[in-house]
Amino acid sequence: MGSAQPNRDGSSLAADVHAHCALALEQARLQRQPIRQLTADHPELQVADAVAIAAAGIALRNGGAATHAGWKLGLTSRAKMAQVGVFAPIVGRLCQDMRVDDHGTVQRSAYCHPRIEPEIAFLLARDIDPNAGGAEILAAVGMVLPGLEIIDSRYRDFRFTLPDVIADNTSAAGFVVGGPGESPSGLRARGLELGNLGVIFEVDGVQVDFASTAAILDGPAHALVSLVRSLGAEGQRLRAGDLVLAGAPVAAVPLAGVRHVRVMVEGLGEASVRVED
Ligand code: OOG
Ligand code: MG
Repeated sequence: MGSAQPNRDGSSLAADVHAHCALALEQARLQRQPIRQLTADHPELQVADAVAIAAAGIALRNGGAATHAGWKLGLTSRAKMAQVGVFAPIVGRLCQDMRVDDHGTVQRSAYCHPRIEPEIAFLLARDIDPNAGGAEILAAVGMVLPGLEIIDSRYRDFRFTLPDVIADNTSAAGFVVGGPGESPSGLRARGLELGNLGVIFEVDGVQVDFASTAAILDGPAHALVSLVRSLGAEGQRLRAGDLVLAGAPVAAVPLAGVRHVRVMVEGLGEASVRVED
């Protein structure tokens, strides 16, 4: 055990190996050529290595020009965990260049093998202290919004282990924020519960899945609290203006052959995109 984690932070690989892995993933993304899992070449790769590789990847992204848009949680529902065979929530970063307009168009050829999934998004009105209580954290949310996420593994066959997917920035590739949305207090005033809103996922006009937001880590608010804590453990915090995706409540759908995708969330409205080859 000790020999697999020689570094004090729990990582086992050197910084130059992290940089090399980050570059391989960035090239895979830019060339739309999925690669072998990093853990196939580095079986000793730990979650701490993966976090360092993901951070190095963001620093490299688009030649260092990527700007922060927020954070995403992944694998926060049983349906998502079962789909990819990884059974732990993960955290990734959202960049401004990943944004796709609501009612906009997604170009499938811009990705390796993209999938799409419904999301609940939080837009933060205030910075959040890593030790803030649950009520305080929810009070920092300006708006809760319906969203879609485009995920695209940079690994072959969309297959990965937990450290692989963390190193690959949790397959983050694109996000859509719809509307009109609602504030947490507005939801309460309307007698709606953030932790139990109906989510309808529609592909080419056909409802392919339905869930309650209760499927997300005991509710999206709980997911947000767990993000605040895990970022806090890494010396990071959520800030005003950050967008946060809570993680899909249902399995993702491959974009191949799809023309239109829509999510409708009870009390929040809807988000949609067209898909082109
Ligand atoms: C990992 C990303 C998971 C979610 O909402 O669960 C995710 C993947 O499925 O490739 O974004
Ligand atoms: Mg997601």
